[in-house]
Amino acid sequence: MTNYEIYYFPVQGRIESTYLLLTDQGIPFKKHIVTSEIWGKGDLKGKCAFGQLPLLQDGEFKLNQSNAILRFLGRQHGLYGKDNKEAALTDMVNDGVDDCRTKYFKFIYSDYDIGKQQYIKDLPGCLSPFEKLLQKNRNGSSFIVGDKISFADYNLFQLLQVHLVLTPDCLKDFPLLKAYVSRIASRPRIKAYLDSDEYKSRPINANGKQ
Ligand code: GTB
Repeated sequence: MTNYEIYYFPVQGRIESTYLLLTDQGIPFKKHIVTSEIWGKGDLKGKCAFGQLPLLQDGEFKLNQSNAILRFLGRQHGLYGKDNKEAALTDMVNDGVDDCRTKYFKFIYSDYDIGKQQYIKDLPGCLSPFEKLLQKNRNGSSFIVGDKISFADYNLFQLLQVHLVLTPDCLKDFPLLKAYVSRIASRPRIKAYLDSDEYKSRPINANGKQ
């Protein structure tokens, strides 16, 4: 029996992939929305291993770092490949997603006004490895690794979603990724979540840029 509680700011930021995983898997969790006023008091910051959110709690167990949270949930709930090789490939994909996400955050928080054209120009270079990986795995008809959804799928899907908001035709040259996004978005619990006001009303990023 799990008793997950998640603390994060009122944005998608670094937590949305975890919300998607838990929602799609039907795993209950409690969301604690941390406003800047609450965060500013410092108590919660002091309880976080690196002074940052997200924080996942399960009873006495506390875990920070968004990717450690995804991997933990992957291990706990059978979302980490069928064997050690698939687990390693799942890690590889997730690290690739994180590299793109780091570039995305740098762009959103530091370069948005001066660097949008260049960022969009460079984006295919970020996305094409995922198209190739999909192609290699069952000709793109399945998940990013193996034949079962993994934590890396939720992270990749969310990365693609935010880029589709930034530049809606970003997948025009990536037919497998386009079909993959549609498949994941049409999973019943994900579809209901993406249609919800709760999801739609929460900004992607803290500075309002998207
Ligand atoms: N490597 C870590 C991870 O992946 O979990 C990085 C975590 C991180 O950068 N956390 C940021 C944070 O806690 C939030 S994500 N910042 C507060 C601090 O350092 O004191 C970006 C972010 C910033 C601010 C808001 N906000 O004000 O609503 C939301 C999201």
